Amino acid sequence: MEELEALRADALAQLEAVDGADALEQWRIDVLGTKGRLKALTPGMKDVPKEQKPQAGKLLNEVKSALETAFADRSKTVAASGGSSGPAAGASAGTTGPLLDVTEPGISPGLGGRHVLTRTMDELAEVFARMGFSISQGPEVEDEWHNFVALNIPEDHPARDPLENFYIDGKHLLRTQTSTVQIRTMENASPPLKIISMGRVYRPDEVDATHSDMFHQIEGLYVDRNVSMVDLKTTLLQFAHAYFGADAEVRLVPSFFPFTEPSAEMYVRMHVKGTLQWVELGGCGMVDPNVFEAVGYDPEQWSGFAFGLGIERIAMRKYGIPDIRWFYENDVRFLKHFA
Ligand code: FA5
Repeated sequence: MEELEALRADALAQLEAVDGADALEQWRIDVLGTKGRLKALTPGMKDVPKEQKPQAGKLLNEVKSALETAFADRSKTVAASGGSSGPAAGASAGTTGPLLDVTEPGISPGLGGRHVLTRTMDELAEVFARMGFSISQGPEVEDEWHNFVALNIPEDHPARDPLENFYIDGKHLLRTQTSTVQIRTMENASPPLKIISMGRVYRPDEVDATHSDMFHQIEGLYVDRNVSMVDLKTTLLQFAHAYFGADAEVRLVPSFFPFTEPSAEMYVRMHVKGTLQWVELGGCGMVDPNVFEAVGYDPEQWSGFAFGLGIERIAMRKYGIPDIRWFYENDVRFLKHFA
């Protein structure tokens, strides 16, 4: 019985000093294991005088249970402090179970989202698809024919000044407008046709809150017999209603573009920061007969309208984005807000 008491005191003191899961496991083997110190005292029970046996048996059980409880408690504190060799060490410590709880919710992998410009383009494609427009595409590096000549922009026009464009060589430049796709589409297809085209355009404009030197446009082109300004305004009105809401209004203000006649600027009246405002979104007009001739369409037979709108400007209005530069900075807070 004295030996049992000595084992209890000694083992508990050692347990207190145990450092880490490996040492704890070693303590368990030494003290409670099948060849451990407690087990080693059991054979001695048969030498205990008969009258003391019940007392000795009771003490043996008491010491065993005290050591097991102390071990379980110590395991919890070792687990909480991380142990020394990770979950496996805790798992082998026995009574406390594994440190890795597989039923805990995991860390979900971060999912990407569409950029707000991509989302806007998807929305625009859907609105115009419902009106019967299909999608056409063209290259960002263009020749002078598609960016200027076929669009009725003559050699001496200020828009062709090298300072107004990103020329790559004497004959090629980054396109300044998606109107180039009007030409490419008409060169490759016979009328009637009804297309939109969206993509990047480049201009050496000074960058500020509403201007960028790279931005996106959406181009629309409808060619058929007897197309009129009424078709143009109706289409733009339907777009404005579908995209900005049923109370949006459209106003066409006379303007000039070499490739349309007559030409207009498109304004939409919509809610901006709680007040109704007229907002300019882009240009439009009836396709100039010279453009039809450049692509081999007979202007006596065919007529059409075209429009070109700034996609950033549309998205800024739709989502209340005050600065165009935010689209390109890839600030995670901005990206997450719209994801
Ligand atoms: C044009 O680019 C014509 N191609 C539009 C057109 C197409 C007219 C078909 C007639 C028929 P403009 O240069 O105005 O037009 O540009 C159209 C729109 O692009 C502008 O209203 C504006 O919304 C956007 N935009 C123009 N410059 C910038 C810029 N630096 N940064 C951001 N958006 C711009």
